[in-house]
Amino acid sequence: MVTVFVAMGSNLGQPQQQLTDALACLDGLDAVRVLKCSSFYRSKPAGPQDQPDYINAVLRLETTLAPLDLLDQMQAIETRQGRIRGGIRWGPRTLDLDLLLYGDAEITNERLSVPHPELQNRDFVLIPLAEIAPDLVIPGLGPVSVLVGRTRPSGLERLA
Ligand code: A4P
Ligand code: MG
Repeated sequence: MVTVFVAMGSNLGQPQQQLTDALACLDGLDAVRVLKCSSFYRSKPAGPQDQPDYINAVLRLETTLAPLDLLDQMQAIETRQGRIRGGIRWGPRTLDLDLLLYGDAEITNERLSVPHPELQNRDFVLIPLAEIAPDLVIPGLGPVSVLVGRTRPSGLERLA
């Protein structure tokens, strides 16, 4: 079993429901168990500004799937939830599932970069991550608490 962190984001088609459905789909996989979900957060879009605000959250899960097999499952869930690929970079989407961390692995290949390369730049990832794993140390980057202290706040709002 490997401990994995996955970021969820949505800004189209009832975003909160998208995240709730994605959590259930991941937890429904035989080789995956969701252990924790952060609060949901409303965030301003990173990238093009002419799109709706996002809802973001982070999951902690454990899995026996290899990284690329987990990515396949995540992309299948995105597709099932109406994700259309190939639009503008960082454009609006019904569901985005990003593999943030896979144990303490550092992975670079044509399909996967882990830790996720934007992780340290995004308060909508770091703050929910620190919420569910305050003592986490990120391979190559250091303690999540230190990274949170360095992020520029972008109007992130924790939902009740
Ligand atoms: N890929 C490589 N590494 C990973 C990884 N660690 N996790 C590859 C997931 N995928 C990874 O992703 C493109 C390719 O990245 C995949 O085929 C996979 O092999 P994609 O999901 O098809 O496209 P994308 O998500 O548009 O691209 P990208 O560059 O990954 O965008 P991000 O980083 O996911 O950003 N603003 C707010 N407030 N909240 C958000 O959640 N999200 C984005 C998308 C932009 N702005 C946002 C948010
Ligand atoms: Mg993505």
